[in-house]
Amino acid sequence: MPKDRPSEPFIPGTPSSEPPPLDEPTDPTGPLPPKQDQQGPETRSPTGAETGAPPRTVAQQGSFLTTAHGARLRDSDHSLKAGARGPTLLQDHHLREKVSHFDHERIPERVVHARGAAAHGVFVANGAGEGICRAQFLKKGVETPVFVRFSTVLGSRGSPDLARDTRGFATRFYTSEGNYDLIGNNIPVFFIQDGIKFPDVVHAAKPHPDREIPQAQSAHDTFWDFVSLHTEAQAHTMWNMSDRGIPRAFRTMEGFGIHTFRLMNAAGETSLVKFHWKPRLGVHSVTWEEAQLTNGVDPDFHRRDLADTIESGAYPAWDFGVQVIPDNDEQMFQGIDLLDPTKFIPEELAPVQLLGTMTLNANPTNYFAETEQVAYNPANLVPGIDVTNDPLLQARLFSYLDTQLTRLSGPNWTQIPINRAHAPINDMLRDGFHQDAVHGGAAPYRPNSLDAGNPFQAGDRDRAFIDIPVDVPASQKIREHSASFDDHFSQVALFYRSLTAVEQDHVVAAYTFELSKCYEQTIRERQLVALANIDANLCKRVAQGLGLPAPKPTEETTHPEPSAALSQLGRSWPVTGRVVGLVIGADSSQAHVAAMAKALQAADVISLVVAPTSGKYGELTAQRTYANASSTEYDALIVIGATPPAPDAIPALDAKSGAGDGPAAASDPRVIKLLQEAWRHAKAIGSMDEASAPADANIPSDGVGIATDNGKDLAQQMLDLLSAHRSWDRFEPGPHA
Ligand code: HDE
Repeated sequence: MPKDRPSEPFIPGTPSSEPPPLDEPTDPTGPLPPKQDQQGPETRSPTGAETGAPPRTVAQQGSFLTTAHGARLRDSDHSLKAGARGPTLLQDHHLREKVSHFDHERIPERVVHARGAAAHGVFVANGAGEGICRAQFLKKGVETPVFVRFSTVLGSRGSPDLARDTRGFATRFYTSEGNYDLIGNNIPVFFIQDGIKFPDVVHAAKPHPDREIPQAQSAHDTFWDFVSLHTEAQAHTMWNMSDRGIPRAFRTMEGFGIHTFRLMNAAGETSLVKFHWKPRLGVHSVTWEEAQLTNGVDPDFHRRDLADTIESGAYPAWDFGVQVIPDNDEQMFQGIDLLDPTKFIPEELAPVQLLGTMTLNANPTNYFAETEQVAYNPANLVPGIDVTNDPLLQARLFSYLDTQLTRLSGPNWTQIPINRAHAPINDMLRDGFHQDAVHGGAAPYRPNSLDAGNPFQAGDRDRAFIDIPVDVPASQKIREHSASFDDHFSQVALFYRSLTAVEQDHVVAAYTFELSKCYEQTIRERQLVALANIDANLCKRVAQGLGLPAPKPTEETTHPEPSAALSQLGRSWPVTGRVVGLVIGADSSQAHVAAMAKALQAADVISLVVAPTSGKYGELTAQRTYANASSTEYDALIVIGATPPAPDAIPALDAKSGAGDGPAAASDPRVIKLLQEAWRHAKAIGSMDEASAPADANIPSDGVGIATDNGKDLAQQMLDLLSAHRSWDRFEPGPHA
């Protein structure tokens, strides 16, 4: 938890660096400092020089309101008029500047990955990469600033965080050799094998063009029409239908570079690699019902979690790793085509070797300046890292640079503060909209003698970027793909069979839900054929759910060994930054509540007191009320003492959502609803001081994942349950035979 925060227990979400006074302030004091969890981009010049200026110098200056040109303003609440009742004068330069600037506040959102949240951090290399890659940032002990943006793919900028979707995981390393961008996803395979299909898959997945619905989701006809016809998309679709499509948090997601990249070490030797990010907290997802509820009650759930945990000092961390494959002319590994981005390499065949750790330790100071304007580019490579001929990656090398020209209005987006490199820039690119650099010299061309030949081309010893030489076999100019890209189903079956029974149940439910949302039955039938090619039981169960016959497979699928590493379950992980609701009644023991909050905080768990109303309960402050609390906010609940109906409870209304049964109920119906949802979502539930709410909610006291204070340390029991993520054993798995 942050060191200089006195508040016990610490509750994240503070809106400002100082608490506001009740009355409107009257004394000019100058801008407040950023909140202590915030950081801006390093203050570099547009050409990468250190300025030494504190980051605050790029934010607003002075205590007085000014025009954009620095003239102090006397009044910004009234336009300049001919008399108090108008008309408004065209002469009012302040009105025109203020409104005109406002008129142009928006820029085009990203065509994909529009919805995102980001954080600053640091990557520290452990040196294990030195043998395979000459990049400086992989040398032992080197600390490199990073800026990471997580995103959904389909939704527009204001869409909810918990759509079933792929998540972007884009990392910029500000290395001493220039920016290195690793722009990956939380899923190791992609929809398409060739970048020329990207507009097709995105047009199919985006809302229908006539009504522009549905927003941020794949449960509609055009998506399933495309993926059922273009079956190379089945691999990625299966991952989306799994729990990976609805992560608990960005900090509980794996990240993957997807494509194979080529590395070169100091001796000039090359290897082929797949990049991985391994979350320290393990991979963890929400349930589908939780996702749907969350999208209503807190559409900002993921971005709030990222900001809150950083503010709390529970910094999210990932280990960075590579699967290393010896470079080979075929660019194949154990029958897997390394240039096919719809395939992954099971970790059992090539273990992930860890090269360092990334910790996200500061929130951006300004969303627009940083998170919105950051412009990643897979072509941002550093010496020692190069691309391969993966046709998807090749197209990306064009697209990202191209898209910024429109999104960020012109070619100088590399000079926006968050995009500035931390390495000297001497690029001979000149002029254009928003040119921030004041270039000197007379000769922006080479060769020249007027600028003494500057800038010079760098040689190997000057750490020049290397286009790693690779043989290109004699070939024909042709629009085709390699036959080794043809198998669209075997690895999908491998993924499905690697999941535990409960995870498979979720996949069945997800396909059934999504396809049931399609209007056209033919599309459902066509997708069932694809499922028949993947797994007969999966196909049968989804067909049953749709009320359709299960078709026969049309293709022979091979059966690779399942990979245990693909399942999310069965291990235990740190509980850092998880959230527990302490549900109390007006007469609950304050000492017990405070002691529980303290014990949880000692384990870096955030606890929120859920009380009948807002306000103080002795020394305790209620952070949530029965009326505004939603079960989706908590990883676990602990009920402390009696929680009788609060004065604002309306049992008859709450009963409609499955809560208590009338005015005589011993527990508030909203508490019952919280508990029943937590039960259904396989969350840990604790009770102490003879709390009757769990029993009132029909939750068995000896149920799986239920803890009481009967002679045992309840806090420790709860922490143990949280470390397993969820209590799935609570439920019988579906029919898997
Ligand atoms: Fe992207 N992608 N992409 N993509 N992508 C963009 O770039 C594109 C692909 C990914 O937080 C856009 O700056 C094409 C694979 C992430 O700012 C755009 C193709 C993977 C982000 C674009 C792909 C990704 C983007 C939109 C097929 C995972 C968000 C705005 C050839 C390895 C980055 C922008 C951020 C963003 C194009 C395929 C991940 C339009 C043409 C594969 C995480 O340029």
